[in-house]
Amino acid sequence: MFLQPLVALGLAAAPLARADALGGQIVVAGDTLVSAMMMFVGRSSKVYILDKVEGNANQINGHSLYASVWDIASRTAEPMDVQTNPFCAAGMHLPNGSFAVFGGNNAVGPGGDNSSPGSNTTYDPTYQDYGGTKAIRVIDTCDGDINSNSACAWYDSPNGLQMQSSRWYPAAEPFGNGSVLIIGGFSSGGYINRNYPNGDPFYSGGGSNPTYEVYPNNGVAQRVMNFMGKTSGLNSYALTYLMSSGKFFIQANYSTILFDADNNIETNLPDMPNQIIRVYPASGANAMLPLTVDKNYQQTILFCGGFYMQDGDWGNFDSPRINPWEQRASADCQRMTPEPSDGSTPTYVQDDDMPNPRTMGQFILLPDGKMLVVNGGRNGTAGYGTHTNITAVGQMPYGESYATEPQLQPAIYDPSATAGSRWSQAGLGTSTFPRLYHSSAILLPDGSVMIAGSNPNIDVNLTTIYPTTYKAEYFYPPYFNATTRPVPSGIPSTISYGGSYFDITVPASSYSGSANDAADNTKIWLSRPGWTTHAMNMGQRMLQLNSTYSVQSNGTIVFHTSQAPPNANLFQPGPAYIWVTINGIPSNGTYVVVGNGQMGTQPVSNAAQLPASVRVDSASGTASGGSTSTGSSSGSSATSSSSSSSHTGAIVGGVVAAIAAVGVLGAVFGICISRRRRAAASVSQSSAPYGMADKIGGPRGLRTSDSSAFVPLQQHNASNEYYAQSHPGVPGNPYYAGSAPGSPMMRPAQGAFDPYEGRPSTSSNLGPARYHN
Ligand SMILES: [Cu+2]
Repeated sequence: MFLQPLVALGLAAAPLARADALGGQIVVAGDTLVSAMMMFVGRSSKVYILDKVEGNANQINGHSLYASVWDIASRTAEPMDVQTNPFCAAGMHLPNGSFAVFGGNNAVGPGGDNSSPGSNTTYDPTYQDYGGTKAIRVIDTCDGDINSNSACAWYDSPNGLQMQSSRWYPAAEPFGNGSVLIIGGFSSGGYINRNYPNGDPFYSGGGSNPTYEVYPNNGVAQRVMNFMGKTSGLNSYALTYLMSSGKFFIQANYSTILFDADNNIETNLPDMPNQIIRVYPASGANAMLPLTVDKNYQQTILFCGGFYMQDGDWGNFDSPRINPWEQRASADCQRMTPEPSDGSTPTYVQDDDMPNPRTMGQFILLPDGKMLVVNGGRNGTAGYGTHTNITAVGQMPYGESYATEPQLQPAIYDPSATAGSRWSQAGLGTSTFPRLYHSSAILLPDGSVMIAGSNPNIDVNLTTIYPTTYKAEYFYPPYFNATTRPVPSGIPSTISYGGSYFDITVPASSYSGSANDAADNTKIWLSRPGWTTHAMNMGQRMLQLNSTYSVQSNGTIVFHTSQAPPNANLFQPGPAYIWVTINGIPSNGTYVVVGNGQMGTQPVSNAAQLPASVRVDSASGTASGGSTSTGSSSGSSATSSSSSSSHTGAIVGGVVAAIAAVGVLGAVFGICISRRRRAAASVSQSSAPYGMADKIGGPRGLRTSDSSAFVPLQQHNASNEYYAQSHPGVPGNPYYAGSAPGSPMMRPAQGAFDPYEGRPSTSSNLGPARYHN
């Protein structure tokens, strides 16, 4: 336990644990009115919720409710009206902060189909819903009183804005210009989107959609994707991430590609090891790791859990050929860096197993740089039905659920920890409610996580073993044990790609202990919670903004903070939150819009160089008892024993991370730099170097960023234009924009719906009043 001698260096006594400490707890928050199959945070105070059309006893305008808006502070929901059935849609933010929702299911009535009198796929008279398979719904999110302001209503019209074809369970991911790539999906429903034997892998007799298209419609016809045929049956909600080059990393079935959407060119990457399925309905947790300065914003995708079965056992549209609930899900985790900056061949890398097997777990990127996995079950898969191929109607042991053994306790993954020690469940509570199929979770602007939904049932069922669930909970990550959290000021409302830095001021009351140490152990994060459904948070992404600091003698710390790196593919334009995280304790998130708020190529400029850091040895914080340090342990008893020492722990962690990243040599250099900086107790701006990289061989050797896990971050890492200029046209260079302007998919929208210019003229009078013609 080599931490112990360093822990002893702590300056202040360990505070007593707070009797009311929230860290790790999951508390019941309230009733969402609809079952939260889909959720996203709009601006600062609201969560927007969508459900499938079903026999919800709550009504609006004479029909069953299937949308609501949740007020985060008051923990209450209000009904909202939507016209078309968004059942298993995709969703994505837009550059101006709006959100769009793509596709869904046909109109349905009782029983989830069209068997009631007068019902058809375009309209059901009982539930009064319209078909939503091609629908595009848009909402300009609002704070304040939603229902008294028509500008805050959903745009959703059964014969209004539409995709080119029907998509149920499509994938969505933005380009760097804010347009949204929409991929695949079912054309009509079922367990998986294929027949078996699979004689028509692309179209499955009309049940699956192998094409992709772009929103807003730019006049380019949808195109067939070869990957959809190759992965037939296990490719709905394909796991899709935009890479720095402008290509999309896509994983489905057990195949993996890089996809040039402009030119419809696929580059094969290795198969998923052991053929573990991560897409729906295996539904493994997946996320892009937080993009950090010390990793030069290298993009790595993490997959955890899911389900393995023989290909034939996945069955077909009707049902699986086995009983999924009788088999364990996977605990396996794999990482992939699709575009390695060193030009090496991408490969899957075995990661630490989760503490437990989990299907339908989902990752939430927390503002301390760690990753929560929450929800799901130990056995089975997503999806539901009245039967399987080997279990008859009426014999299903868990109602209509294909999964069981809910995993009520979350787990936290630390991407910067050494292999073998990345997972922890220490100190984490349990959910009151099973969160199986059609559950959801999303990060809130106070750093807590809203958990809601679960409904593995065809229609509303409040009495079955895994019922339709309306109760939401809040999970409080371990940093909620802190008695004080940073209160930054000066965060701008918009963030550009490159350009002038800005200053964020943190008062001495925001932290305790040495100001220099607090400044050294601060990260400034830009994060996007995403749009959640089906154990995914579409669009979720987190990026560290480069920063240096000036400590003032009164303990105030001013962080000189870079804009986003000058490549919109790293963090697409749109809504996000900025967090100042000191010693692992984040501030609240401040809402910002990244980019110029417009669809189209984003303005990019060189990143301004940051001033050198200024230290003041005598300065310290005034928060009581080392309170800003308690949460850095993520509930680990090893380091929570002394809160005041956690900056030391963080330094050790940084050293460990540096060893992991660049090997012992890098760590030794890092220590040398650290000592040198500490020796220079008070560095004047004029004498300080702009970048340590110059001193140690420059970016081609050991990059500054490799040792910056605990060294004040300098602009002379790759967010400097220097790197781009010295690595022109290198796809692995995150400042290389690979998508040529003017290529087909990137053409601007042509007279189609433009969310910033107006509304479609084809909107019927069935939508909210503001869209009536
Ligand atoms: Cu679904």
